Amino acid sequence: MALESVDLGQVSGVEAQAPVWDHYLQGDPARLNSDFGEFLKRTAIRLDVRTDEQVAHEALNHRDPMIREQSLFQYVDRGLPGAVDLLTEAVKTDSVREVRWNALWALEKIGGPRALKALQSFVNDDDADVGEWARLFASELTTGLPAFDSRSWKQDPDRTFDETILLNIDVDVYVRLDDTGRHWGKISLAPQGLARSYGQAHACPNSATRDHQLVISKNLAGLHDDGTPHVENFLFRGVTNHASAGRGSFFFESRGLRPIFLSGQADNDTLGHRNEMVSAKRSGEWTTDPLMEIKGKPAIRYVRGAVQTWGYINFETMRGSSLEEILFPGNSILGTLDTPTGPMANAYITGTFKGKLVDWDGDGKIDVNSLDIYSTHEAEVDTNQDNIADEPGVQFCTRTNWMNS
Ligand SMILES: [Ca+2]
Ligand SMILES: [Ca+2]
Repeated sequence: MALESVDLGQVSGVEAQAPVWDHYLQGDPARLNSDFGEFLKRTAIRLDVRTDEQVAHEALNHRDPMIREQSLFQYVDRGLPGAVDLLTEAVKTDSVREVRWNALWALEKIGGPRALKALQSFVNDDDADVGEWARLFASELTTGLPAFDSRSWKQDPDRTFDETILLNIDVDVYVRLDDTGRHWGKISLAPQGLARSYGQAHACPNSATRDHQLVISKNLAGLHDDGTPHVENFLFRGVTNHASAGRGSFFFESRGLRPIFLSGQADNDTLGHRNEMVSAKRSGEWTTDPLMEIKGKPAIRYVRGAVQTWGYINFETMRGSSLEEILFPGNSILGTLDTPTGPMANAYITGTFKGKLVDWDGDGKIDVNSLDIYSTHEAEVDTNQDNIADEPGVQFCTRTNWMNS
C-alpha cells in the first residue's frame, strides 16, 4: 500500500495525454473549461498505487475505519466496476456509522438508477442518522433538494453556538511534484482521512448573525501528547441570498493570522514558521427546518457546498510511505498564495462538504449544538468553552507561542 516513489522520467510524457477540447458545441470554453482542479485531474498521476484488488479488499476488511472509507472512495474515484455493490455491502456490514453514511454519500456521487435504488434501501436503517442520510441523498439525486425525517431534537441555549454541525469533507489534493509545473500527483481524501490528518471541521452558526458571519472550528485529535485537541478556527464573513424560501445560498471569505510551519506539520516548529494572513473561501447552500426553531429562526438542518484552498505538503518526507503513515495527525497545513511564503504552497485542494444535524448520543433526539467547539463567537481559541478567548484575537492553537515569535 505504498505511495509511489515518483520517477519523473517515467511521467515526462504526461502532456501527450492531455485531452483535446472536444465539447465546444456545448458553449464557451471560458465558462466550461476554467476549473483548475479539472485540468489537474486529467494529467495528475495517482499517488495511491495499491492494486484495484487491494483497494476492494481493504474497503471491507481493513482494521482501521479511516482506511476502509479511504478505500471505498478510492474505488469510486478509479471508476472501477461494481462500485454500487461494494458500497452497498459496506453500508450493510460496516460497524462504524461514519463509514456507513460516507459510503452512502459515495453512492450519491456515482448517481444513476442503481445507486438511487441502493440509497432507498437504507432509508429505514436501524441507525436513524444512516437512514436520514440515505433519504437525504436519494432526495438530492431526484430533486436536487434534501429531505429530513421528523425526529424530536434538543438544544442547549447557554452554549457558545446555537448549532454545531459536523462537516463531512471529501477533497482531492493535487501536489506539484517539481518546478516544471508539468508533473502533479493526486491524493483523494475521504472525510475521515482528512479529519485524521488535518482535523475535523464544524460549522457553528448563531441564529442572530449567520447570514453574514460564521465560525468554522477545526479540532484535531492525537497531535498533542497530553490528549488535548489541537484547535484552529476560522472567522468567515459573507453574504447570504434568501430568494428561495427555506434555503440560503452563501458566499463567505475568511482571512486570519496563522503560522505556516516549514516542517509542513501543524505545531511542528523544528524548521521554524512564518506568520501569514491565510485566506479561504466557501460557497454553497443551507436548508432550514421550519419545525426546529432556535431563538426565533428555523434551524439550519443541512448544509452543502464546495471548497478550494491551497496547502503546503512536505512531499520529500512522504515518498515510499503508506497511507496510514501519511495520514497522521497534523501532517497537512493550509497555505495561501498571496504572501511571501506563497511560493511554498504546492498542493491544490478542491472538494465538497456536507453536514447535517445528527443524534450523537443515541437517545433518539437530534443534538443541535452538543459537539465541543473550542471557539469564541469571533473564532478565537477558547479551551474552556466559555466564549472568552484564551488569547484575544488568536485563532490558532497557542502552544508553540507562534504569535510572539
Ligand atoms: Ca441525542
Ligand atoms: Ca475561555
